[in-house]
Amino acid sequence: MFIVRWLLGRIILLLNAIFAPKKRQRPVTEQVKVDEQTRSLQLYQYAACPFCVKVRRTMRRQGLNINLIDAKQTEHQQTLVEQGGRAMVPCLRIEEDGQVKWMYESSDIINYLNQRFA
Ligand SMILES: N[C@@H](CCC(=O)N[C@@H](CS)C(=O)NCC(=O)O)C(=O)O
Repeated sequence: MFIVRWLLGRIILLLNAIFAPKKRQRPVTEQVKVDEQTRSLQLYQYAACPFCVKVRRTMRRQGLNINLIDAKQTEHQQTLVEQGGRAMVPCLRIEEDGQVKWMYESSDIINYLNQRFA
């Protein structure tokens, strides 16, 4: 079972690399502003999780440099569970006005990013 999951993961990563969406290009000054905004975001994720790949593809389409956190690492997994409430990825950590929100569900994250940065 582990081998099958591992293989599927590699296939997903390969297809994602082959069919990578075009990265959005902005004028430098505009990208600097967007980078400032995305500094308050972190994506807890697994490299080969199909739902995480979906979110990362949206990030690329929107030209968003969001910090990726490997939730397989024990310390990050612990933070995700303790503060986010669930051991599920993808999860977007959003820091706004001193408040932290943990957004689960890839489709919610994608909608949020598309609405905020489109
Ligand atoms: N409906 C969720 C599904 C996410 C999901 O199933 N993620 C898997 C990884 S691919 C997960 O975190 N499973 C729990 C675990 O591995 O501990 C979404 O669209 O984000």
